[in-house]
Amino acid sequence: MKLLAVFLLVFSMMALTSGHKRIVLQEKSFSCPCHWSQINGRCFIFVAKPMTWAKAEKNCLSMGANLASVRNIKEYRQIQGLILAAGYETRETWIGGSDAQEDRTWLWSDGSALRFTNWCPKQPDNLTRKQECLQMNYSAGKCWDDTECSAKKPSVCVKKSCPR
Ligand SMILES: *[C@@H]1O[C@H](CO)[C@@H](O)[C@H](O)[C@H]1NC(C)=O
Ligand SMILES: *[C@@H]1O[C@H](CO)[C@@H](O)[C@H](O)[C@H]1NC(C)=O
Ligand SMILES: [Ca+2]
Ligand SMILES: [Ca+2]
Repeated sequence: MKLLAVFLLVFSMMALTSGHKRIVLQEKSFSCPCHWSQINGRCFIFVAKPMTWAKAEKNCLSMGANLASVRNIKEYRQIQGLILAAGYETRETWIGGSDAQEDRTWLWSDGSALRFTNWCPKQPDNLTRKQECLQMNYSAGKCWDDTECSAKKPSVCVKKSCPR
């Protein structure tokens, strides 16, 4: 009986130790640079300085990143939360979508497929006949709109998190 108790104790300690190791490994396996926030395994940063869409993308590129792509509504809410945390007033902000390459074919600048969308009602509308870039947080719905790429707006960049 005593032996069994000792055995059980050792066994559960082993289980605890290996369980603990797994958790630590998971926590440590990916990381983002300072000032970048990890969301869903990728790193995001809000850039407050207003720039054209192309200048904003170039700025992201200079940090080894692209303008942000968005994979689902949960991720979109987290990206909005990121901006709120940065303490800025509600403003329209560039993310990485554009149909400049081919009309009505929306692409993310990071090369990922644009599957999830969150267009505002009646958008994209190409209103001024040259709306080819995607802004988030548009209108009361804080949804997506196509607008002129030459407009200057804050932006969100994304890059892969790196294994430590
Ligand atoms: C975007 O909208 C959300 C929700 O209202 C808000 O929390 C966030 O601060 C906004 N970000 C910008 C840049 O406007
Ligand atoms: C936007 O308007 C321009 C100018 O009329 C046109 O060439 C282009 O095809 C339109 N794009 C879309 C997506 O409708
Ligand atoms: Ca176009
Ligand atoms: Ca529009």
